[in-house]
Amino acid sequence: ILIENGLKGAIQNKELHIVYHPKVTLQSREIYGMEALLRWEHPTLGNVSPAEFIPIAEETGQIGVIGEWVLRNACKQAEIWHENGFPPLIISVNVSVKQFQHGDFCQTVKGILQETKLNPHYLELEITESIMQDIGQSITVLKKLKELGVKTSIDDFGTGYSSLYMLKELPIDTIKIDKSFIDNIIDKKDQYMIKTIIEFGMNLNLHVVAEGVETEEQLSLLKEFHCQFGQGYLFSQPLNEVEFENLFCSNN
Ligand code: G
Ligand code: G
Ligand code: NA
Ligand code: MN
Repeated sequence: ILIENGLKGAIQNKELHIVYHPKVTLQSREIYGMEALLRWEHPTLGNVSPAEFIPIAEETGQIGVIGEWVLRNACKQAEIWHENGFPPLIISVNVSVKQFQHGDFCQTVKGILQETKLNPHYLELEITESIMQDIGQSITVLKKLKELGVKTSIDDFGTGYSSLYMLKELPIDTIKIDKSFIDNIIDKKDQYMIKTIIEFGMNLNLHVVAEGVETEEQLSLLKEFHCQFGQGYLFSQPLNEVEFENLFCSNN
């Protein structure tokens, strides 16, 4: 209840902000994009994790307004970076399944792209495997997003509802191997999973991103498995706008 009531004023009271988590090519550690991550600083509750408040926002229906806020502000910031002469980095925005399944979703995305003037090719939407529960409708939405020129990615891949079979039917661009596999990469079974996902992704012409890369050892195994892209604390923590600019300029 506290969170539900708190969320009502969160946008107006400017309690929400976005941090940006870099994504890199594993070979050269060059930054090619970043994931927008929502942060909520409540005056009395302090920092509330999206892992906590997003599920509540989904239940109460507040996710529509919050999701739109994140998308608009992430696209705005990406366009500012483009206008300031940064190379075309891909901005990824998390989309909850409730948001994705809402009938207006594609229209909303289209409207925000027009409003912010961001080239659709520089936007990627990260959705989880739970969209597979309604695979028919999801394919329709993914196709519409593709027509808009927006990229899509399956987040936390390997932990959820989907099978490799369903994956082959989806018009997506990227899969993100869930952090739990990278955490356990020393384990042979996890290695087989990771290698299988990478090979499957490559054969389907998908980009494969490893998330939660924290150690040089994990990085070196992922390179050995021919994984191309990664994200994790080894490369950077999530950063605010200024920190991101500084890192990008010293890095690339
Ligand atoms: O960044 P952090 O580890 O606190 O994120 C926790 C969870 O919240 C992750 O699953 C992440 O995908 C999700 N999350 C972060 N920002 C957003 C957002 O803007 N929208 C949605 N739907 N989920 C988000
Ligand atoms: O569900 P999703 O993949 O969107 O969750 C992203 C969350 O995972 C973010 O909160 C991000 O900060 C976190 N994350 C990303 N990379 C790492 C990492 O290397 N280590 C840890 N502990 N968390 C990570
Ligand atoms: Na994500
Ligand atoms: Mn993930």
